[in-house]
Amino acid sequence: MIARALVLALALGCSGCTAGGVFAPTGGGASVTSVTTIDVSIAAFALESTPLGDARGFSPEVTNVSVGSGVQFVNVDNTEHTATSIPGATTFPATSPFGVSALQPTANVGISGSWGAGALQPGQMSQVFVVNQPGTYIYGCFFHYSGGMRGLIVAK
Ligand SMILES: [Cu+2]
Repeated sequence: MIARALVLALALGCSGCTAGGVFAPTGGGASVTSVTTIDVSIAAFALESTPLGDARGFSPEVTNVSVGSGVQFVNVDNTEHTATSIPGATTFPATSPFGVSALQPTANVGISGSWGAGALQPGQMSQVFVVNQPGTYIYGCFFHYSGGMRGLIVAK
């Protein structure tokens, strides 16, 4: 029955669908096949090594996803954070690359471009970002970049 509902949802595009179906981001973004959630907390997620160096504050630090799927951040901390792209970066910049525009969520949700969740309050979920091209995408937190709060999304 659940499988049948899912097939129906797929056929209809399932606008407004929640967990288990096809996800249509609010605001008219492209539908995605599935959504991977990245938890955000500088308190909970300690420094880990990644292929580009140490990073903290996101779980997972390295998120492997498929083109056509989506990524969504959820703040599970008790303080605000952002998840903001560093477009074109191939390594973690030594100092914070972010300006105050990082505090506003972007209209662009394609992960190969310039994107950001804005300032996510405790308990808040971001918009769904669409994994539109293969690649390795670097992002970080406006507030805590210098403390190592950064991560990678690897899309294939
Ligand atoms: Cu932060």
